Amino acid sequence: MCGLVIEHRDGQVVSIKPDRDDVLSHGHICPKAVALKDIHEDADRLRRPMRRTPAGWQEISWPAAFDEIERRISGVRARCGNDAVAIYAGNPTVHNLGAMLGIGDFIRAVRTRNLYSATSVDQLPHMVAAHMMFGHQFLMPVPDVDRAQLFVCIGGNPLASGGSLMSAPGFEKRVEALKARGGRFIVIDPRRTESAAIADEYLAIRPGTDVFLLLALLREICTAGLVDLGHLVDHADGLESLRRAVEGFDPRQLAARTGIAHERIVRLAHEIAAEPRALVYGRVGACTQEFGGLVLWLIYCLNLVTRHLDREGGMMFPEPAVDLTRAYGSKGHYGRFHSRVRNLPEFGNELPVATLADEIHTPGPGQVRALITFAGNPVLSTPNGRQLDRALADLEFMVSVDLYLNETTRHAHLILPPTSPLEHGHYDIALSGFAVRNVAKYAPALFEPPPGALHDDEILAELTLRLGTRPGLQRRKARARRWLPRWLGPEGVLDWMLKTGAYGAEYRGRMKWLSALPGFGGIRRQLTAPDRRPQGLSLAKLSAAPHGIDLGPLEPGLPRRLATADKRLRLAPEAYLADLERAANALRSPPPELVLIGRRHVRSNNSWLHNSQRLVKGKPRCTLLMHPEDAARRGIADGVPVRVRSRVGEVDVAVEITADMMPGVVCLPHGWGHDRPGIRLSVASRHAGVSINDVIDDQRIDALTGTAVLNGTPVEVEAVAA
Ligand SMILES: Nc1nc2c(c(=O)[nH]1)N[C@H]1C(S)=C(S)[C@@H](COP(=O)(O)OP(=O)(O)OC[C@H]3O[C@@H](n4cnc5c(=O)[nH]c(N)nc54)[C@H](O)[C@@H]3O)O[C@H]1N2
Ligand SMILES: Nc1nc2c(c(=O)[nH]1)N[C@H]1C(S)=C(S)[C@@H](COP(=O)(O)OP(=O)(O)OC[C@H]3O[C@@H](n4cnc5c(=O)[nH]c(N)nc54)[C@H](O)[C@@H]3O)O[C@H]1N2
Ligand SMILES: [Mo]
Repeated sequence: MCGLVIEHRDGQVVSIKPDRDDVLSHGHICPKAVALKDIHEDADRLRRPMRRTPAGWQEISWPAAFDEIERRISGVRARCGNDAVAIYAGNPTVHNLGAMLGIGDFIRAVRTRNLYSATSVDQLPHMVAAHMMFGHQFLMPVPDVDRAQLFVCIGGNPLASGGSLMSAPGFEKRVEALKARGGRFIVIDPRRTESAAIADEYLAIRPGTDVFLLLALLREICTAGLVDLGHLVDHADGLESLRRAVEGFDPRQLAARTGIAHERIVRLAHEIAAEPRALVYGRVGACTQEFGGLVLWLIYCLNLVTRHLDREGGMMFPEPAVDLTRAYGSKGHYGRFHSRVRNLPEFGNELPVATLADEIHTPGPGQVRALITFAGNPVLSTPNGRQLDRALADLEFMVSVDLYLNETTRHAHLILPPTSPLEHGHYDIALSGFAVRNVAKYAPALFEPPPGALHDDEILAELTLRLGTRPGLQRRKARARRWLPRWLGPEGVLDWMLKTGAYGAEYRGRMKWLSALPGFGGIRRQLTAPDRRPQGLSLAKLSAAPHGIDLGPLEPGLPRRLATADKRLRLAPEAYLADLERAANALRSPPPELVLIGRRHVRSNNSWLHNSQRLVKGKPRCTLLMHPEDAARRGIADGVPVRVRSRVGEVDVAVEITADMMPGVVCLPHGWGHDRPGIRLSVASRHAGVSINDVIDDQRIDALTGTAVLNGTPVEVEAVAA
């Protein structure tokens, strides 16, 4: 989302610098952007399809690769059925224009119940709450940071991450501006993070206890008579149920569990209620915990009952040029079917990735025998990665669409590499929809791809065609949907979406006839949405504005934007009320003595940027952070190797003693562990580190949403001989 100025000569990148005139990032970039040069030039990056043979990896032609995939997948389906073929789609899928536009048809064509993605190790609780409360899985509010006077950040570290479900490049400057206008920034986290360091106040919270903090805050707001729904008062249902549910808890017992003083929680409730421009934001640390589902629901409720939802300076709904809540598929659904082995609920047709290994290694009808991974590295990024690592080795057939031969793709029989990020155009459909200002920008491909190379969308289109299973009419519809994008390309589809979106008014009238055609549901929804601010937006117009087009500040949009059938907002969906019982039970059981949480670093991105020298240089970052008291009690000195052990595994890693950690909590980054044989990541292998997910327990999931519990894992730590 940051604007870049890339200088290049003769097909080579000379420099990558921030674009001062970018409408959103205003001259900010993070180190990941500079690393684009390294990815583009990386000799380890795959450029031709690869086939694994007993004699090692061999290059293979694209037609031969697709033929083999079609033959092997058909074989598995013929013997074991469609559900024996699983899909895992990783995080970069949503940040790649072609992949984003092509993945849906591919998934529909493969038609399997075994669909997995990074969603269930990330933002699933946000999506479930958005679906249940506002009626659409993508209708999620984001902080109006530039106008807020009180920003409460729970389980996010935007200074390292750049902000998440809050595209806010240069977050630090935005916080400085907030403070300069007399506002306050409060961080609630078990670690005094980079974001906590610039906060007005830091509150240390015991991992996994945010649900109790939020219940205590809501309880105080209810009992002190501070409830105010503002302009949504006549549009929300369930306030009384919510009130009854939170009033049943004992506030002192709740507070005691969090590690935050009862008096401080009470005061915070009053501060939030009293400030007209306040917001409470929760992110990945709030999601990937035992009660992640409840936490995100309660965060949205807290904003709503203090009239901070859909209001200037609060949590607001962006209105992007390409609107995920209109242009894309389903509004979401929950629990329509359950996973075979562990009976976990689907959400939006996806199953929790924490159970992928179970589905591979548990025999019986419906057992997964083949896997297609797309832009994902689940061996390093999902819980009990070692177990998945072993399971992947047992598959009959596996294909990966990926830039690298890494910890996951080494198990593939075929790897299909797409073009580099500088060889295709960019428009971040997903993250534009979560930006703190309505903006649109497009960057065309910088370089011609090498002859014969395929883009992600071309690979997906070919796989969709080869693996499609739909009969008759379904097939014809699928084919129309498939050929149109193929003919238009991602840029052509984007152009349509812009022209038919909220800012493409000029075109809308003329194109309305299209909405009558079958298979154009997304376009139909865009066209029938009310015109907002006519701008005549198109790809041509965007291309002529390389710094992006500013579409204005976020604006209140409820109840108009609500996607529930009755246009009402639901404060107390039954599923959440029922899950509170689980939280009440947890309140009665004793907390573990030592628990593990994760962390991100500004010079890293999940598991896949460690092959860039400029990002891994300096002192090793894959260390276990531990509080001095915890270290002293175990006789552990700074810098020594320690063993971290959990129910599922152990890793050996150097310890870094720091008072930034809360006592009783240790911390490891994720995405490391590049010491496995058979990978082709020469730089990363020299900075291997260990994978936190080798000790994270796949059996610990948020039972409500199926989100993996990546934070708060009970562990033991002891010194080991060097
Ligand atoms: N313990 C712990 N685990 C975590 C997290 C945590 O906080 N703690 N965070 C979780 C989160 S939020 C996420 S999103 C997941 C990420 O989980 P994943 O998406 O599974 O993992 P990534 O490391 O992002 O791997 C991305 C893969 O895509 C490839 N790739 C990159 N760009 C492209 C492209 O344009 N096209 C194609 N075809 N491939 C590409 C890379 O080479 C890499 O193999 O990890 C999760 N795992
Ligand atoms: N540089 C960099 N940027 C990234 C990424 C990256 O890997 N590196 N990943 C990208 C992706 S895919 C995502 S999803 C976003 C994530 O963006 P953020 O959500 O900002 O990610 P984190 O830095 O992991 O912040 C999570 C915070 O939650 C805290 N935490 C852990 N457990 C708990 C708990 O129980 N309660 C509370 N209150 N806090 C807890 C952690 O200490 C940590 O500070 O970042 C994106 N940006
Ligand atoms: Mo993520």
